[in-house]
Amino acid sequence: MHHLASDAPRLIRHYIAGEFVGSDRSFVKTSPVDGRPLATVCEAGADQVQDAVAVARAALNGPWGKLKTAERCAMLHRIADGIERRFDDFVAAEVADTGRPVSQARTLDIARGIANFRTFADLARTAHGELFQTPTADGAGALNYVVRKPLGVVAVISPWNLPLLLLTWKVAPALAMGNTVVAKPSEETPSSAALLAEVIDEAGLPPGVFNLLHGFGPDSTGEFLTRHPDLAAITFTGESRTGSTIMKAAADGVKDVSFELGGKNAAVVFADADFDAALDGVMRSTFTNAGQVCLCSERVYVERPIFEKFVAAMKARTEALRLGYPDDDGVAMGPLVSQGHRAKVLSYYRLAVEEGAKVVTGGGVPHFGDARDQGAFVQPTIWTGLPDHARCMREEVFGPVCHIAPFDTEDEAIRRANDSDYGLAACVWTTNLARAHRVAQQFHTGIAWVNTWFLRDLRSPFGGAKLSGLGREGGRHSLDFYSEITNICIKL
Ligand code: NAD
Ligand code: 6OD
Repeated sequence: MHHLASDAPRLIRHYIAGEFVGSDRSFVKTSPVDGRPLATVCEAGADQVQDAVAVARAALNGPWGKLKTAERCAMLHRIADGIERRFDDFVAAEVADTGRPVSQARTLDIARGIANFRTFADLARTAHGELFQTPTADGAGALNYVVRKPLGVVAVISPWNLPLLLLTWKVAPALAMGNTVVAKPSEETPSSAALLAEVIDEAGLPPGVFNLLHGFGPDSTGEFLTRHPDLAAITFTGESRTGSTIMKAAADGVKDVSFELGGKNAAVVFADADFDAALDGVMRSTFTNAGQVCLCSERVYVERPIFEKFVAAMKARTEALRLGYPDDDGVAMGPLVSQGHRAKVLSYYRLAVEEGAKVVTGGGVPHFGDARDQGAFVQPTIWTGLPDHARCMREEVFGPVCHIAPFDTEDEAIRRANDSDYGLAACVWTTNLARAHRVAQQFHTGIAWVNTWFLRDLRSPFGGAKLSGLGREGGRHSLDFYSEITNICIKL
């Protein structure tokens, strides 16, 4: 028996003004592993969005607004301590909602939730401002320096693929800089966010500083929230199309926006690469989280002399990936997040064949002969033979799949890697140092990795070019986005 969450469906409520509250409307969240109901989730209507924004606004002028930065940051560390204390509950919540391997939830998702709070607490506490001595005609000079103030109420809208990681990546710096927050996690993954509200409650944040609303996007909680006139900023991670819709909603009030959007990322493997390291790296960058990471490599370009060997090795490694229950020994991949997302991924599996792909491995649905057949599993898949203009080469699939193509020259590899409407991340695998710099600097992406993938330093800028996003978060970029910067000029 695989028990990772209670068998009794729970009621997941909102957190508004320091209280857990329900709604008239609700929906059922089911398990992507076997389809069983997991929880009834309340759906916030326009009136509850109104309440949450109003209390968040009022909280700016309450005790929260009077705290010193160091006191706020101590509260953020208390939130991190709270997640650590309930680590296993968070792991169970994330695993139940997503079906991902327990090992991933432990080492990536929940560990990063803690790190996000600690990192931004420390960065905000130690942040220093700019100061310029400015010459003036009378010779006395002037002093320009910068102070940061909270923006106001920040709306945080997050996706389902790395639920706690991506929610806290925005909530932590927003709170660290003294804002108040109304957050809406994805309807697919309400559970870890609900636990976060409990932890924040226990950490003693004043009521109204952090508010959590559950619900859908269009014609529901997400849209009501992003259209609210009293927000100071909207920070969003999700699909590029949704980002565009939210940007239109934000335009009327000229709200600040920060967007982390989709990707169609390339990995370029040169013949001089450490073959085994590149193979390990591309396996990880293709199949981590069943390909449901915005940074995953869906387009792999391999230099021709090693192309056949690389494809054969990827095929063997992919066929050895163990699909299964989250707590199975050695499980490498769980299901996709939902039946709806599986239908989308499978539609690309069919389209690839229509577009002329050779299916090297996978391309369908695994058969288990047990309850998992009611889940949202798909086979990990490799394609070759698609032209660069194929839709499967240009649109984000967001599943466990990559296309592998040969290339002949460095210039060709760079050109084809950059031939995308997206520009989130790219990887280059090579042992030639000069080439590593040359290629990485020419990628039209917000992030370029050399001989690695998804290696993060939370102080470094993170975000995408082109359709992949707007702005950068991470380190001082987050501190800048989540604060109103005033320049003070003093004539001496
Ligand atoms: P999504 O855009 O469907 O939903 C994201 C969130 O937005 C959810 O909470 C959803 O309810 C809400 N939403 C949807 N429509 C809305 C609307 N009209 N108004 C307000 N809110 C709305 O994305 P998803 O399917 O949850 O996530 C997968 C996508 O996210 C992929 O495209 C992936 O590449 C992208 N992503 C990007 C990054 C990054 O850092 N660049 C990180 C993770 C995921
Ligand atoms: O590591 C991060 O900070 C981050 N924002 C990762 C995004 C992953 C996308 O799925």
